[in-house]
Amino acid sequence: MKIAVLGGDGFVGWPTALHLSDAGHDIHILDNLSRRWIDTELGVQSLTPMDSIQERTRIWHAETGRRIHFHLIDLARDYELLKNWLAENRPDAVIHFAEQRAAPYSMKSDRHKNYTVNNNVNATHNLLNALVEIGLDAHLVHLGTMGVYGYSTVGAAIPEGYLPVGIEIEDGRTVAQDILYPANPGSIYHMTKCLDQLLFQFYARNDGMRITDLHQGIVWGTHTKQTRRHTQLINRFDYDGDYGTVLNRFLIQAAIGYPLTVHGTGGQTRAFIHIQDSVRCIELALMNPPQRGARVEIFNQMTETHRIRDLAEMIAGLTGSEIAWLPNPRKEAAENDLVVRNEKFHELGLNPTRLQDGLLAEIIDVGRTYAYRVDRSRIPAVSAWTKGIATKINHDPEGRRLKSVS
Ligand code: USQ
Repeated sequence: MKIAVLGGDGFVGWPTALHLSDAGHDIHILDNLSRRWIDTELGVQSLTPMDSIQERTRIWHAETGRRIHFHLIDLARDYELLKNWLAENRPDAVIHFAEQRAAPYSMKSDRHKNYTVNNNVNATHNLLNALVEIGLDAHLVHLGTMGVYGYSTVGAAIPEGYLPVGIEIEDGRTVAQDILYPANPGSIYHMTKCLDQLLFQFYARNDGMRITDLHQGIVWGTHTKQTRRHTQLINRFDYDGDYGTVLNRFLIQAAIGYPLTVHGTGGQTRAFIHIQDSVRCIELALMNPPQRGARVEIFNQMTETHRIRDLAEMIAGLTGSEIAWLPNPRKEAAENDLVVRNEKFHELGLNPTRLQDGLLAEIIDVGRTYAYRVDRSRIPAVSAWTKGIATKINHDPEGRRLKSVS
């Protein structure tokens, strides 16, 4: 298949491009390199030394004889360029990762909120609009988030996208209907993914587009089979307070002797998936497109759930690290349960990578190898959800006062 990977220079995009190239597909990365610009803006860099996208693709070709093509295109701003590229190249499938993906970055300031909304919503809409305009029936696979469902404890499992409801009508009968699970975003970033969902519903119904939306949990890990092939194929790894995600952050903190930064009581339960499973799920979704005219296909792309303080305690147990119970900069439930349906990927053959000592130790090793690249001052999460004040949790689960670390 000819596949366009939009945002193929990013944390999940790059290993996906390699995985699909390895599987024999013709891969074209479209990217505006915004993630690299944001590193410059924030004054941080990937823990792992990352080459330019051109150099990465050159090494891939030297290693495998396979070409990955790169095109510098900004989906959100260069509509005509995007449309012309799609019209000329007519890919069989398009994978859309090209969005600003960090919740804390999206909450930094009014400017960052505007940037995230303008970038993400325009990118998605420009893509849908262009595909319809040029009459291209490509399967669109979008990387969404588990965060569209929100994290309040409901007491029932979260279905894969659609909730069956019964609507009582006037004559007393009940009409059954599947509705999108009520959106409950916890950040501006997550809100843009909820807006994406509505765009997909419209374009699938109005234009018969074939769309798959992947509601992904928090990705952990860094290497995949293909990124391991050469040091210059290495994936990016974020550890800073804006882009670093919780489990990868804890592992790096453990590697460099920094107290594990638990927000609040750590009672937040979240869904997780290893990067190797993430690329495999994307491949499975690609191979199983919905029919033209069918509703948007939605998968919950996660393999297990964990409570943040359990993860911290597990890593502290493995490494002897200290845990710092910090005031939570986010506005989120201090404690929540989370049960998620994810049978669809299992039925398609996913064999999940579980959180296990071996893989955790591998990431700690990556942290130790590149510890010299860590700027400790960039570890604290400083983007606050409410102006000025963090949520008022000031004690750990045992009642000890919270502290700050530096
Ligand atoms: N947290 C800590 N300590 C830290 C960092 C985070 O306790 O040092 C807590 C947060 O307060 C939150 C939880 O860990 O309760 C998860 O935070 P996160 O930064 O790992 O994940 P999140 O902001 O939700 O976003 C990440 C990705 C995003 C993806 C999402 C999937 O950046 O692109 O969509 O995970 S999900 O969380 O399932 O919505």
